Amino acid sequence: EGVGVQEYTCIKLEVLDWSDLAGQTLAAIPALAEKKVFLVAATLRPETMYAQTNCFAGTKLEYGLFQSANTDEVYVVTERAARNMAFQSLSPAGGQLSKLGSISGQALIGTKVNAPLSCYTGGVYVLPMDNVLATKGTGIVTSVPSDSPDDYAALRDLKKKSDYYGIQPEWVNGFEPAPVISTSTYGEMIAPALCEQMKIASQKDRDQLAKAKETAYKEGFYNGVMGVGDFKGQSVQEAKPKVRELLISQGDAFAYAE
Ligand code: A2H
Repeated sequence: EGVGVQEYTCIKLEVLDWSDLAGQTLAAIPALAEKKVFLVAATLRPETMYAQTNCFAGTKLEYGLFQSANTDEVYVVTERAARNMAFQSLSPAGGQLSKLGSISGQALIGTKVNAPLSCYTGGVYVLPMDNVLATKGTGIVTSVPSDSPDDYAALRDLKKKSDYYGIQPEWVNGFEPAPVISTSTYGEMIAPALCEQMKIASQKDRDQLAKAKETAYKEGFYNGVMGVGDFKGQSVQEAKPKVRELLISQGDAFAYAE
């Protein structure tokens, strides 16, 4: 952990269809029925949201359903994140929040959510990832396999071994990495290119993935150009704050720091 503050963008992924298990768990909370519920993912790369293919939760993590103080919306995040949000006036949960219930990460798997700006406009699925930390962000990670080596490696594992991971093939089939940013060295699929070049076999290859993540992040930030979306043709450095503002102004995101 560094001493600096990370300025995240929290992306609001509206629940379209609960998984069977989540549906059963949440039937006991009648207050949820009329409310919009969002899985909230913390990202440092808002400019990549055009290429979201899925969302990740940690199967061993516990999540709370928190009613926002300032809106009628409900957010699914870890207890720790909810507490942090309550201290941040910019967050919709700022000031106070009430906990309506809780749900395990395992139960969230297979839930269909809307990913704002994503080219997959019909919704994307919540999938398991080994390496979701309880101590960072909201415990929900939105997945951009074109630009994040961690996301690419995890999604590829799920596609190869859907039985082993207990997921249905239709939750991953057809959700391919989509181009969003290009760099002169790595083209428009930097994460798959690095995973190939560095012979990263799976999401368990932690050391190599850490190196790939560092390279992808720097390359994208300093040399990346937007290939799609509202700021197509602009550099990533230029577009990053603009996409963030766009998402926030549309009500699809909010600022969060920790
Ligand atoms: B990033 P930092 Cl395209 N556990 O978003 C594990 N990883 C988490 C997490 C958690 N609890 N919460 C957030 N993250 C991920 C996009 C992205 C991200 C791209 C490329 C790189 C990248 C799409 N996933 O992160 O330790 C989130 O994934 C690499 C730095 O605070 C978040 O941004 O620096 C990033 O890690 C925050 O990591």
